[in-house]
Amino acid sequence: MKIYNTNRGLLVEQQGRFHTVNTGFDDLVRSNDPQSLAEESLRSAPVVPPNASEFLAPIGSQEVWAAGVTYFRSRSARMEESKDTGGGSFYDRVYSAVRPELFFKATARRVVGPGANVRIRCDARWSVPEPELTLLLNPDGEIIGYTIGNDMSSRDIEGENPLYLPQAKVYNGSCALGPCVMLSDEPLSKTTAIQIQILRDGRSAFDGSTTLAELKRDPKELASWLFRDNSFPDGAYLMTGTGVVPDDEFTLAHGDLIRISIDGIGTLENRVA
Ligand code: DO4
Ligand code: MG
Repeated sequence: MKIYNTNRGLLVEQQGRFHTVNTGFDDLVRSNDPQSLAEESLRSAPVVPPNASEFLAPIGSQEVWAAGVTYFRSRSARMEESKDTGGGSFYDRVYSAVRPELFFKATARRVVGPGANVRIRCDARWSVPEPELTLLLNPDGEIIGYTIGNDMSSRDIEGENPLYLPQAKVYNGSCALGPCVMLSDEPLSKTTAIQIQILRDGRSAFDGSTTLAELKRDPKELASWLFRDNSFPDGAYLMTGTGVVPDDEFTLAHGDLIRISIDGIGTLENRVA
């Protein structure tokens, strides 16, 4: 079951029909049984399907956190970008360490939804999108759904010094989420594909894909690390890391269109402002 946040409130979609969910996003996340809550809404008459301009990011008061270096590709790309500044071994070590890398990514205010613009930092020269399966966690740290996330990153800033990570990762328009939350407490299949396409002037500038088989860490385990001695009364989002990093010659440009698709969830599309 898919939940969309729109300027008409929450809508649940089933078989192409949309129904109003009579609760706010925070209440849904805090609910003991979000799936039953959404299912009840299916009993009401369908409403006019939302048009593209009505969709909002599926977020209320949740903080967005992110896991890093959870795919071999991310480890290698980051070791390369920081090799001249001595940061490389950090990435190698965290890839195989018991404790994962977790970092704060965004407040709701910095998150954009489907169709809205993501941003490149004004002082960055080398920027990429990071297509990531993103977990929606309830206040007990349990996975209640999945969405698509784009962890926009300034590679030159992070590469200069790993201590610059918060600046490389957290800025206005640095995170996109959507288009919906697929409510489910079941693990996703390892064959689930994550695909990204970047279009520049209508032509492909980069295409890449991975699957959850390449994700080194178990999503439930990542969630349990996030909730270790840390409470989230409104739940939280946790991005699970990128398995796709373009070659080093590639940097995003203003006007690029970023399309990220994950099997079973949909496609998140954002233009670079
Ligand atoms: O280690 C820095 C960030 C890693 C990250 O964002 C990722 O692997 O997706
Ligand atoms: Mg990332």
